[in-house]
Amino acid sequence: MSGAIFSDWMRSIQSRTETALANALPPLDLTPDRLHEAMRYAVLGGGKRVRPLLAHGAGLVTAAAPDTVDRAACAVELIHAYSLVHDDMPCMDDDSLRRGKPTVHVEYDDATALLVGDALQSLAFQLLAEPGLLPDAARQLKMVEHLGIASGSRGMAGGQAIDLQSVGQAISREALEVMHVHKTGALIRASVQLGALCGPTQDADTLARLDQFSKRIGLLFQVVDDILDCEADTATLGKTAGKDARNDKPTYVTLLGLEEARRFAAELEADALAALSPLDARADMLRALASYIVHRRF
Ligand code: GRG
Repeated sequence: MSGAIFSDWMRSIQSRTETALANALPPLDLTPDRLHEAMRYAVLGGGKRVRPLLAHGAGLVTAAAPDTVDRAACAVELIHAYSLVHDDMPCMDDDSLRRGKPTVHVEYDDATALLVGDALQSLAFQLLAEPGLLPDAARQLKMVEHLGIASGSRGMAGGQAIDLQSVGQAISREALEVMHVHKTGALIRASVQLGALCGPTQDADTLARLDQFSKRIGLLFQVVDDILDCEADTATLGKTAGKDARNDKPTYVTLLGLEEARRFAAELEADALAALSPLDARADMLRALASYIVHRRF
């Protein structure tokens, strides 16, 4: 498949996700209007929309209707946006910029940022719970279950707790992997699971292959994130390659070094593609997404 076909598809998914999110979020003139404005500020007009892209890519494999996948895509993106809002707060990473603009607690205030995250999380589950979203109610309920596990203490929130505990501490490669499998991997896995659940093709082998793919992609996303952060530090601050200055947090680059981290990323990409190898051309967007995740520049 040509790069142009993938780029067009990616743009079309990003665009339809923006529209779906804008429609799903409460309107600005609805009370409490300041909270609703802050929710829209947090979600709209930024981000790569990697999780919605994964949901739609998986939906292609299971022959899902794109309008249905939009719902799954919005749900995972809302959870992601909530996690960024809370992660940026002074009690967590204390960041003042996100997606090129002031973070929610800076633009509004801490209490509003807390409520924005809470409300985005609730909205995500509300979207999945709409009666009749899928013809099979049991399959629809599975989407809710997967997202609950992925975002809670057995997933993203648990990963954030492990991350906070590990700041300033020596950490093994295995422990780093456990942290990332929870913190970022679980929601990436859920993005693929939810997108796949939207379609009628539900054979066990296809679902298992998608799951294997998503687990490798989740880790790959984080390894590449660490490499990009290291390269940005080196370019802008003249830091030594292989160092990562983010809050003294352990990363794949600090643990493995830059070259080994790059080699690990290549290995994860190969594993992800191998999981999809028996699947037909309907998996091509997922294949191209793996490459996009490796070669992205931000
Ligand atoms: C606060 C419960 C709670 C969880 C926070 C996922 C997470 C846990 C925090 C995100 C912090 C962070 C910067 C993690 C590194 C990898 C990552 C998830 C980066 C941001 O995701 P992208 O690159 O962002 O998909 P965009 O802006 O493109 O959506």
